[in-house]
Amino acid sequence: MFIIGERINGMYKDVRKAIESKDKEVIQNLAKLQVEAGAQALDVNVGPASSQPAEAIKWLIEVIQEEVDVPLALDSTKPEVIKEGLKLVKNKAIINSTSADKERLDILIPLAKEYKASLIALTMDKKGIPRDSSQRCELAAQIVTTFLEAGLSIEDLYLDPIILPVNVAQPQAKEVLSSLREFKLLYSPPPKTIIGLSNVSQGTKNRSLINRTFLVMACACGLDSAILDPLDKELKSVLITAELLLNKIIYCDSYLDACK
Ligand code: THG
Repeated sequence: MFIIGERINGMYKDVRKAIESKDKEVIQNLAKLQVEAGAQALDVNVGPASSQPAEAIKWLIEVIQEEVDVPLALDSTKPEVIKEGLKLVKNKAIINSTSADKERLDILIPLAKEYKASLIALTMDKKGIPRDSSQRCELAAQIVTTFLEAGLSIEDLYLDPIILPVNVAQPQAKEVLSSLREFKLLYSPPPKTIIGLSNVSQGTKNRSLINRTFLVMACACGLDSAILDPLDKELKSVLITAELLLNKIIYCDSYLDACK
């Protein structure tokens, strides 16, 4: 599982405050802790409240790169914010994200190409997020075709079926699991899949329990990558155990220690 740490996101109060007051220690500490906890990349999102998102993402990228040396996923709905960020990223970048809309693909695919970045594509369009897996697959097929026609490699594409909070969109979790299986059939070699795990539990009690249960189910459906909180210890041990049972890591009695 390719783990992308979710914590540097202005949705979190501590991060929002740190961005406002330019407190780089808070950000650098979160970067370091997540990488130590197994994050192989970090999501960087200034949050919906930021008044100057391009300035904010540039500051975040600079302070994160002073502290850790991992790929960064630039998480913004605004292509101009992603573009400003891409100019500063030292390692391979991940663009998070595009939708299936042609006008967004027409901007973000060339950006991925120019900066040799990977691209996360959400299977949604102007009409919103589809209700079932077959409509998600239709959008996924359009995305895969456009991406490959631009001369990019399938290895650089992550398809995201978009998981919604279970308390408001309960039937969607099952559709997302089907999508994860079905996306794999769209091309050979199969496209990679990703989810933003914590969405599933937003606004619920027992957040960690819902997150880790859904993560195991998604793993069994072949999930390749997740944006998640690597500082959640129970989530981490459940993930490692799921990977063990799926024969992705070798068993030993102390496998949890061995995986640390
Ligand atoms: N797909 C892709 N990218 C994504 C998402 C996705 N990026 C953002 C998001 N979804 C994944 N990251 C988060 C980060 C935080 C939370 C949920 C998803 C979250 N935050 C607390 C909340 O809102 O309740 C913050 C509360 C606090 O301040 O402590 O839940 O799906 N490609």
